[in-house]
Amino acid sequence: MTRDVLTRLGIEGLQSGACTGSWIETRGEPLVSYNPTSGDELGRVRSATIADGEVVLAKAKEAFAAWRMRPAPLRGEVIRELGNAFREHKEDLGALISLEVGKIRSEGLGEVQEMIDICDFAVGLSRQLHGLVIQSERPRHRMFEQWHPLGPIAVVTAFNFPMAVWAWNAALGAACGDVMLWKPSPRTPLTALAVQQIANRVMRAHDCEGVFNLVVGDADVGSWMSDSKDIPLVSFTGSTAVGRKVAAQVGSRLGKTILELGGNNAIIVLDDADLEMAVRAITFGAVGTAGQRCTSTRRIFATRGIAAKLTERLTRAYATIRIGDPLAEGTLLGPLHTKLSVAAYEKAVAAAREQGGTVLCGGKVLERAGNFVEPTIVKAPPQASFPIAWEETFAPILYVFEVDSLDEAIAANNAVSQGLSSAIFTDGLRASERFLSHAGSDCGIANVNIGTSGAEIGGAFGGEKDTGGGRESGSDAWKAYMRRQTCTVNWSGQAPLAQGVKFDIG
Ligand code: UN1
Repeated sequence: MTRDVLTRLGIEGLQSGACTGSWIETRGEPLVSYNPTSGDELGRVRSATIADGEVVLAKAKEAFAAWRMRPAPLRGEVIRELGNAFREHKEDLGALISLEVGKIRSEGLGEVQEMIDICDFAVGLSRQLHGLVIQSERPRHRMFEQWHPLGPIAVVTAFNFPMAVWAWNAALGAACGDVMLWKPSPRTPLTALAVQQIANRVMRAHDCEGVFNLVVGDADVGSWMSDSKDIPLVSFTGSTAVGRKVAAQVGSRLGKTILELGGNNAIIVLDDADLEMAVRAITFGAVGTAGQRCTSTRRIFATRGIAAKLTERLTRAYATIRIGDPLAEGTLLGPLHTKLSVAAYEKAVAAAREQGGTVLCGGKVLERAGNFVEPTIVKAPPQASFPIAWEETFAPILYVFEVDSLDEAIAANNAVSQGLSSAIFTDGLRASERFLSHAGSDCGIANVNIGTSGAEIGGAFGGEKDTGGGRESGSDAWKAYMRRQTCTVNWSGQAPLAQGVKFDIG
């Protein structure tokens, strides 16, 4: 099955890791991709060196000169075909995500759907890159703003959304007239190769090679991108620690960044919450993708009237979760991505115990091939004395805190350094509005009676504080992929100055 999926997606043998539409002979180290379910090797990719990256960038610059002048709705046509090609290959692409990342089938397919959705969004956007018309204070003057493409942009993605996050950036970037240099996680090169093969066919059919480019490489390649003056925007998804370095490097040359960094997302559950809805949302948020989304639910703040019922119901729900092969029918929890993730899980569970937490269920690594762990619920002491909950551990560990009030819950939600996603479960209008107010959640995403993960593409996606402040995907996130130009046209035959300034020359 695995071979068939790879073959149908055009992945065989030792692959090159750099492409501009045509594959480049790369000279870096070979990277091995492993299936986290079995530990078996899935494939090998020869990574790109910085010199290989330079070759790709030169081609991207050349492509940009033509692409930016193609009318945006015609760029949209190319994106429409890209989305259609993803539709055609949805099953295989989804299966490859399951094989390389370990997501369950439905979530693998969901990620491909997210790519398709953002392509559809970008097609519409290609006719809506609107600027404002502004009233001039001078007679017979017209003032307006317009948006121009930036150039080659770097899209650095993480292992956990190896296709969708690229698509958020690439579909929007392409609609905006930019060209992309994609550096995927070196741990998920095959998913990137499969997407690139599809993009290659679409680019060839539309004579626009060099718009979607791939550079599989290590941190040195990422650092080269951050330093390169020819790359006006670096869109980076990954850890807060690396994000800080990217921000400093790109900032020192006054380049632009979009940063999607760590999250540490909480759900507040009030006494009047619909318990069954809360349990479903919390379980999906904490266990879905094996707790490896940046939007995964990690903390629960439950008020005293519901906390015991909630933990009891959650523990029962956890007992029904089938762990195993992500492609098997009925599996809800696949493997963690690497052995390092398993070690981080063990460390966090041990720390939780040491710091006064009680493990209500789970807490163990499974003794079998692959990187499997049990979904874990920890009853936690107050957050202030429980430092492990302030960190993002990419694993299915949920900390449940009891609180006295909504105010205490909001303060605890906001106390951590990350600020990506948050949610409240309540049937009370005042409580939900308080949570959504200026004095409420400080996160980029705030939901009512919906969990923290699984956002739709139509909204802007991203978060505050240590999450980096970037926004991707829907709403007006496209503006980050363009430069704004304010224009004033004088058709008066006079030369008046603004602010009434006189400057008459003889
Ligand atoms: C991520 O984990 O980096 O909202 C992205 C979600 C997905 C995207 C997650 N749509 O959970």
